[in-house]
Amino acid sequence: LLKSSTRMTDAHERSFIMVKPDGVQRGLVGEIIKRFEQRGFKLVAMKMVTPQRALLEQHYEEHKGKKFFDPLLSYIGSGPVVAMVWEGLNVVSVGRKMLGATDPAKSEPGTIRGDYAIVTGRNIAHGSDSDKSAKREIDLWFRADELANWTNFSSKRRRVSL
Ligand code: IDP
Repeated sequence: LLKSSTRMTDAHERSFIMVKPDGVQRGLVGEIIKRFEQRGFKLVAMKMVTPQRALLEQHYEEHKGKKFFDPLLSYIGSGPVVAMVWEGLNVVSVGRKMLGATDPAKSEPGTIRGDYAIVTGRNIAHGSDSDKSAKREIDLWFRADELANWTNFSSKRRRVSL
């Protein structure tokens, strides 16, 4: 019980968030960063990169064998993406809510996909779906020395409380 309540209030939880090539092409990088910043999350790492196929095969390994796997890898590998690590309380689940459903047609207005996307095959951004995938994805995309160690003094003043 103690352990799970500790986990529930982990202000250092991290999620891997990526603006996909369509998000970059449509000029939505700033908009997506803005939403995470204004929600109160802390940016820990960010880079623009055109991902290699080998990296994407690992990133999307759970979808290997599905019929959208190859088109998905071509789409994500088609141009630069903006890979980020965001940190904060419940950032994995809140980040998923901010993104909306995988299929933008099912995403609520007000979510990133619900505001900017129409089809699953071009859904703007990625967010880790669990703490375990977040750790795996962060390790895959970033070296340890690419993660910034910094204190947000403005958020310290309004410390997270239960
Ligand atoms: P998620 O990105 O919301 O976690 P997943 O089911 O893990 O959703 O799928 C990963 C990505 O694969 C989706 O974001 C989308 O880009 C792509 N994808 C998933 N299902 C389909 C599909 O049926 N057609 C085309 N692309 C798909």
